[in-house]
Amino acid sequence: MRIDVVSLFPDFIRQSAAVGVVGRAQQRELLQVETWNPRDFAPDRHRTVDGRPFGGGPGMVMLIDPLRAALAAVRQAAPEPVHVIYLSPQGARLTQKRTEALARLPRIALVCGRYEGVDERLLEHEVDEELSIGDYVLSGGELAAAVVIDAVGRLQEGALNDAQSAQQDSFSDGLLDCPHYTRPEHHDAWGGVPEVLLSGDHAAIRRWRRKQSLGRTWLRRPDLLTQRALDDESRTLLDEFRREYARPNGAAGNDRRNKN
Ligand code: 9WO
Repeated sequence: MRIDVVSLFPDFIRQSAAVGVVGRAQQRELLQVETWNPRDFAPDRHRTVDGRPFGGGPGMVMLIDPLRAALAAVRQAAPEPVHVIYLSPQGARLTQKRTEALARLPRIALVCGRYEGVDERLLEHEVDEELSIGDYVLSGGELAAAVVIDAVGRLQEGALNDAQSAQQDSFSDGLLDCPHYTRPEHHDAWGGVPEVLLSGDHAAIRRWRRKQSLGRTWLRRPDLLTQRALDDESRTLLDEFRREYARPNGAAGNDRRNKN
């Protein structure tokens, strides 16, 4: 997959996509990230990319033509059609489901606004989709673009190692992750880890993790549970979790109660 990013801060985009799983995906040529600076497409001596807003008011708005020329170069740079995305708080919320669909496209382009945003006519004529990563205002679209690149890049076939891919399965069914523990088995200040994880009973461990995932989702993000039907095993496990949560007793169910 190829991702082209139009941004006044191309170094930030390149550096954020150079690390970790996504950096490795680029090295393995599973993902190609290219940047385009609208300033390089400004025709004037001062390389102007912004103008004062019609109607007055504070701040500046990104000019149509440098962005339009940058997007023309993006479209010409490879033969596949490009799905063009503008990152802004006015967009539809990015979800894992949307991320999975984007990850299947051969090409996307991410347009990063600065200042007060871009001329609306650019959005009407060049942008296919407006996406938000959450209900807060940033100082530009670059951090949001980095989020999209990370979320989409790690889904490219071969980007994750086996452990990460297996983990992905239990994640992409719409539940929150279960708690994780590592050594020491008994911490001097904070005590031990749930007994079942030391039992070697893999079926019991799998059930415990699934139950924790369901329970935490019920406690912290009940909206995620009402969106999906649970199978028989899941409903049983969640019922168990609820009972133990309502009447905590001993080691079962109430460990780490304040955190869960
Ligand atoms: C500023 C602003 C102030 C008050 C009420 C609403 C507002 N919206 C904006 C705004 O969109 N500012 C911009 C800064 C213009 C375009 C790029 N910027 C941006 C993108 N800020 N935050 C994002 C963003 C993108 C994706 N997901 C979350 C936030």
